[in-house]
Amino acid sequence: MATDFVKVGKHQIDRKEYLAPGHTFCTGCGEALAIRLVCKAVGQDAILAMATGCDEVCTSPLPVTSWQLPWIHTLFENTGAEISGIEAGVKAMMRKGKVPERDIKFVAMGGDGATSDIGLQSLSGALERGHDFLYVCWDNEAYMNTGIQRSSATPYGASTSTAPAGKLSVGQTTQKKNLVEIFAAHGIPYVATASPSYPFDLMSKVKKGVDIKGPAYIHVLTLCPTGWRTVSNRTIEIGKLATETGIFPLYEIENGQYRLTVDPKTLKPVEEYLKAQGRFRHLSPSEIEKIQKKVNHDFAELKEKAARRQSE
Ligand SMILES: Cc1ncc(C[n+]2csc(CCOP(=O)(O)OP(=O)(O)O)c2C)c(N)n1
Ligand code: SF4
Repeated sequence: MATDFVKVGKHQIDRKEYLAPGHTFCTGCGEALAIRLVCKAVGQDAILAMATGCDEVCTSPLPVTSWQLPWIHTLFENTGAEISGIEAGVKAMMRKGKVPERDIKFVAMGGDGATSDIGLQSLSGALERGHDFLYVCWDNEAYMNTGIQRSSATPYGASTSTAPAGKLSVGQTTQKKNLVEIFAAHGIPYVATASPSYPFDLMSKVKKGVDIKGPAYIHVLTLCPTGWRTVSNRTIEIGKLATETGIFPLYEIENGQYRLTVDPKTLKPVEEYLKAQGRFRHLSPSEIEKIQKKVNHDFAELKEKAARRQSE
């Protein structure tokens, strides 16, 4: 068992690193930082299953690996099924005395393409069956690994290689799929959003997610300088702007109760966040206004849900 811990809130976080240096993520990649923090919070008694994507490709270029934890690469379509089988199998072996009883954390991970599109059905099934695992989605808002193609998590107005902005197009024309609400609707005990720009908030949520009995889902916004056309040394700052503008609020839903874990009293204008990114550079003032209105509406709705909790 690991012994070298640091206290984060009421949680003990491992000082050890489980993502070894030498991986091939781009400079300033938010996904790389998020993976590192998530693994520290999960700790060493864990088994990880990971879909294809930058997370997998950049950490396992054969014959080397950055993984210092038991890790398996799965297909997009079956990450939820695979972690279900691992959890059920390991627990059966413990029951039969084939392996010693211990508290192993089962964690599955994937990008937004892997989670909101290709692997949605197997993840939904695993959540519905009530397997005891944590799923973490790295949401960089496109299929980055294969060349910045739009996914159903790409936000309205973002320019991608398959939804490019131009004279006749605003870029992505659809609204971002709300995965947090979709998984909350499964009635699972814990759902949260997180961001590596708020590392202690992120690690506390991961700790909660793996400690809770039953399925948990954490949706992490991971800035991608390559696909978002941002300067690589502004990753943390732009990630913070996502929360400060209300575009990506940080909250958790524990047994159906909403709670904002970072509560900006007044929101910054969305323009501050959009203007920092090349993928939104083409947006006209009226398009920015449209996005502002939607953010105001969605944030007010979230505040209402959180207030309902306090008055109950
Ligand atoms: C079923 C299937 N479709 C497509 C691919 C090709 N592919 C490999 S990685 C990737 C992009 C993954 O995007 P995402 O899940 O958002 O993760 P990211 O790379 O952005 O972190 C795609 C489409 C594949 N491996 N399997
Ligand atoms: S393409 Fe984006 S998500 Fe992938 S490694 Fe580079 S910065 Fe990270």
